[in-house]
Amino acid sequence: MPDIFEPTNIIVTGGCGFIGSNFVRWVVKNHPECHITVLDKLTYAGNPANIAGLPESQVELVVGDICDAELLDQLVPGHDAIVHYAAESHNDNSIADPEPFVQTNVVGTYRLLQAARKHDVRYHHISTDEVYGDLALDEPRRFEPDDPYRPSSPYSSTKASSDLLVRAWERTYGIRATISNCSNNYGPYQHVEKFIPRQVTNILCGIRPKLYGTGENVRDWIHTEDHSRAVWDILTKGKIGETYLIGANGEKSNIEVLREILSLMGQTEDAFDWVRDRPGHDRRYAIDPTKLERELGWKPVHTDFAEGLAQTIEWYRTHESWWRPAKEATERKYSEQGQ
Ligand code: NAD
Ligand code: TDX
Repeated sequence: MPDIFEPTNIIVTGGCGFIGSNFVRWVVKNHPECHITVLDKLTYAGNPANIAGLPESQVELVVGDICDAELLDQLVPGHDAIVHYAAESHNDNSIADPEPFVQTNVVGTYRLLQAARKHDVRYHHISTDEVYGDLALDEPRRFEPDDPYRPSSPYSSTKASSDLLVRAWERTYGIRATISNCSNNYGPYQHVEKFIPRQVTNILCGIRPKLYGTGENVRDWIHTEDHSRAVWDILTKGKIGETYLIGANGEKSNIEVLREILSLMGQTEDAFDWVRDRPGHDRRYAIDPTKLERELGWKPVHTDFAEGLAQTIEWYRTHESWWRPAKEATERKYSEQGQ
């Protein structure tokens, strides 16, 4: 078994976003001994409400940009780890305007790596399965950690670039870094621009759901809580310099997911619109999580997708004041793109 690292004071970048805030709440619940400094720029995707109500003695929010080297120089000393979630995360936005993706995902990661190096702190890098490109729908293979990088979109190419920076900083400068590449997350607090929240809130607003292209594209779904536990396992027990893939054997086509949403929300199975496809749309993602399971003993808990989806729908039904402010502008943007 690898040595156990026991963090007591970590920085979580992007802790006001979807997955980062779920991780913060997971750590508060499961590791009360660990203090968390959330560093978040509060872009359109960051919402302080996502971490509101957590004990002030354990969670502190610092509003700032990961590209700000001076701020990092002040903030990082005294912490024992950086868990880096902050990113521009939406593929469709990256196609419309790649600039902030290059800034935050590439330059921001570079600045954090330099800070981790200068102040000698443990660094964990959150990334995506999209760095590996896509698979054919009928290919028996799934992504494995040593697969070549073949990103397709401006978003995934900036994530791939950031992963490569981490690998180089670990090898050349000896920083204590690990990387995880996870599949598509679902659960509470996900922005209404993303597939599942968009369709659920469309139905709640009386708007027809929108399906891109043929609807055959496959995504490998994982509940965000299973992702959080995997990240903690890698941070505390992972081997320095290693890449771990996180996935929960959750492959489903988009049309299957949409039909499950329609059925759970009492709609007929054809109550949606086909819309313009995403340019360069990746066909299929699929993760082989064997390394994480074998080496660190992680296993997903949320294995019943229909149940997790029903809980997520219920969360959006009961949290309208959380998603309503972003809904109109998001739909306006999609409608201008023909989506
Ligand atoms: P999100 O868009 O919901 O949240 C991103 C957060 O980062 C926001 O709080 C935003 O304010 C913050 N941020 C953006 N730019 C910043 C900057 N320059 N400085 C400081 N903070 C900044 O994203 P998410 O879906 O929660 O994704 C989080 C991470 O997980 C990303 O690195 C993403 O690539 C990765 N990931 C996401 C998924 C998924 O399904 N959503 C899957 C695998 C990996
Ligand atoms: O309205 C829609 N209709 C539709 O058919 C939207 C918003 C999406 N889609 C399709 C496109 C994708 O095939 O649904 C699938 C999922 O789309 P997104 O939610 O945009 O996710 P994806 O592009 O797969 O990327 C997500 O998973 C990997 C996250 O946004 C990334 O941050 C993560 O790296």
